[in-house]
Amino acid sequence: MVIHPIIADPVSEFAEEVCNGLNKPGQKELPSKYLYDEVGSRLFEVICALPEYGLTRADERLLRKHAREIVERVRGEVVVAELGSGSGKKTRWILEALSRHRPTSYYPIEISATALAMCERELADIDAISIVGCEREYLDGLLEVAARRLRGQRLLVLFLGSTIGNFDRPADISFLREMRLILEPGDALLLGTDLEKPVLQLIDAYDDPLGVTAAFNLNLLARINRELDADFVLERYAHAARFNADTRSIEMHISSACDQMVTIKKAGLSVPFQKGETIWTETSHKYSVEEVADMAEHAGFRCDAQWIDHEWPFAENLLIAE
Ligand code: AVI
Repeated sequence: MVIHPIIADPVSEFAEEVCNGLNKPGQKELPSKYLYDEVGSRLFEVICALPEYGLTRADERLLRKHAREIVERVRGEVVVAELGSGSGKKTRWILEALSRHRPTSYYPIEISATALAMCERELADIDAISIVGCEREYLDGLLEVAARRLRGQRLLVLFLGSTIGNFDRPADISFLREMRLILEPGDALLLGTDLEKPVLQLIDAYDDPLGVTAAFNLNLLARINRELDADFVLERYAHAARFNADTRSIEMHISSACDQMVTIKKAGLSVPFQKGETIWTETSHKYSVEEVADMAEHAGFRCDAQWIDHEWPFAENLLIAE
């Protein structure tokens, strides 16, 4: 019988996942969610402003341009839930368009209390919107919002910024399916997806000349040093961004510059690294427009409309639960 320990605190959960990832036979891995501690979240905000990384600006352009049309497609009284609201900046366009016609409740769902507070401050001036922050994991938070809605209210879920692309394939479809199970027919999901583009453009976006993405990636090792009492010497590692043509994804790796040994005290672990060996830290899938519609259908949604940015290929997809 396999006995799984009950994980009581976030440090031991982090230690356990680091231990599993670095002990993996073959390719070493670390979960990308750990890139976002306070330093990582701030670095990510800077990435979003880099000229080479057009994703966030494309997402925002589409929402600014089409917010009205998007909300008009979702009829009746609407409750908005956003998975991973971040600062809430992009959401403003949708909430302003909605609040022109009807009072609306907005539930940002975030595991970071700091991000929730930022988002509440950013959007507090929009009249006719009541904001209730929900400090939970995505699906737990969504379950809670769904349970609170009143009869006849529709849910509009926002999952922006192509965060869906950071799930492994086919975990993205499973996630959409789980989300669909929480929703009722007629509820809507606005899903942002980054689209395929030339490989060199992608490499520049994920390995920018200023080195912000490199710092974002290497901060994961620094975080392990800080929180798990490890002795990674950061100068002996390098950031690498690779395009995987089979999966049509950009992968971020951390590559070891020499043969070396690392000790992570709070994980009770010593790990050898060979020169050139990498830790895989993130996948960012690039979709085709048809693929998104297909994926939606497999998860129990109908693709109602898609808006595409041609400056930086990106799609906003309005999916309706069937
Ligand atoms: C959050 N996510 C959609 C970003 C992406 O593009 O996959 C994370 C990121 N990683 C490096 N740069 C940006």
